[in-house]
Amino acid sequence: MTDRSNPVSGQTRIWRNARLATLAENAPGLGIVEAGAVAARDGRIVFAGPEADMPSGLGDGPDIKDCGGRWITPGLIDCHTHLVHAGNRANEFEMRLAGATYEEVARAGGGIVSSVKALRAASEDELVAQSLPRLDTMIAEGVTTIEIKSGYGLDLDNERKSLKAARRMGEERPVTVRSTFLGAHALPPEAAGDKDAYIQRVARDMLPAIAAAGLADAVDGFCEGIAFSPEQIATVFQAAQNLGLPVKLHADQLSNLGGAALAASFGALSVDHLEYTDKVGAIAMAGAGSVAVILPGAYYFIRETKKPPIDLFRGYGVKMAVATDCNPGTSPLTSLLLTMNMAATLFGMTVDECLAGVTREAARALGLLADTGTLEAGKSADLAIWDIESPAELVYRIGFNPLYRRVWRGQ
Ligand code: DI6
Ligand code: FE
Repeated sequence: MTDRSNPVSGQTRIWRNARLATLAENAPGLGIVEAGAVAARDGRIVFAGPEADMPSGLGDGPDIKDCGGRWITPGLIDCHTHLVHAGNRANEFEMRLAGATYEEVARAGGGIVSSVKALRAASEDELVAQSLPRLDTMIAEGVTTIEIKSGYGLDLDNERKSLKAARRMGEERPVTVRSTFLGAHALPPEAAGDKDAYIQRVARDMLPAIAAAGLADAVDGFCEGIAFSPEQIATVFQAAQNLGLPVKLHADQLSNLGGAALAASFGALSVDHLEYTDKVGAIAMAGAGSVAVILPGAYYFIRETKKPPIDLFRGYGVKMAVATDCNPGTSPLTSLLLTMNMAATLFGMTVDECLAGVTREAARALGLLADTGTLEAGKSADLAIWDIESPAELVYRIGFNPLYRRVWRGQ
């Protein structure tokens, strides 16, 4: 699906006769432009707007594609995934179908720890090989940027292996990868129940080594009864801050421990899950400008009944992104299109909120808004071209992929 024809350096590429959903921040709604065109040079957008307004002389002999009236959106961005993992947990899925809860499975030694065993047993090459088909599925739906977390290694060597595999995904495929260190995801078996000692290792040993190797763009944690307390997460975040790394947090997924407010106090790029977030958390996030990352796949898959407080986020002006949370335990989901449908159907998010959630707001949640997420001059030419009559179709269909072409950095 990726249009791999390679423009000559300096040559302008134009996609004309298109309808645009620019998602530009200062435009109303989706920033729709009828009879639009996008021009790019050297991988950056140089023009996006009405074709009639396109400046002439955008380069000698530009390479022009007629889009036949199709829609162009920004390339999709999945801002929360655990895409790099080994094996699967279909057996636990069956246990849960027989009545066990996610927490019961975790406490019985399954859950995240079973994925830790599988990841430790896999080589970096095996991890890449197992994860690429998942990435390819996402790319086939127009994804041009993806965030990938570690968190199934839980010791320095295996977290490093996982983050290297994540980086390699972006070398093997035409996609932008942001990697996130999630050492504080779960307690590894060898920690023998001592969460504080493990957190010290994460903050004092693992994180500085990962940062020194340049393997992480951000630091994440799991703040939950079955994972780590706000105090323990704060220890990790303090270390991240000292190293100049931005933070984000899995918070309020199964209970409210005050994780959203804690993350906001560290200026988190995003706070993710948020089913149990209350007004205090929403106000703190609004104040910090932290994006709420809504993950309907996990809500659906563990048959959660508490919905994230979308109205509170709207009311306090908290920006909302939507992501797959692709992971083997609670969200074995590799479709951002289906994820948007879930966010709309399960949580009542609007079409505009869903589409902004997988483009502009997802870019914001990754700290990449200056570079991608909207169709605006100066940004990376990351586009998705769709065979649809209206943008709502992208949210409405279930299990249908109308992608016509995907463009990543102008190619
Ligand atoms: N919350 C989740 O939904 C995933 N991680 C997290 O912190 C679950 C990961 C897993 O069960 O493997
Ligand atoms: Fe997650």
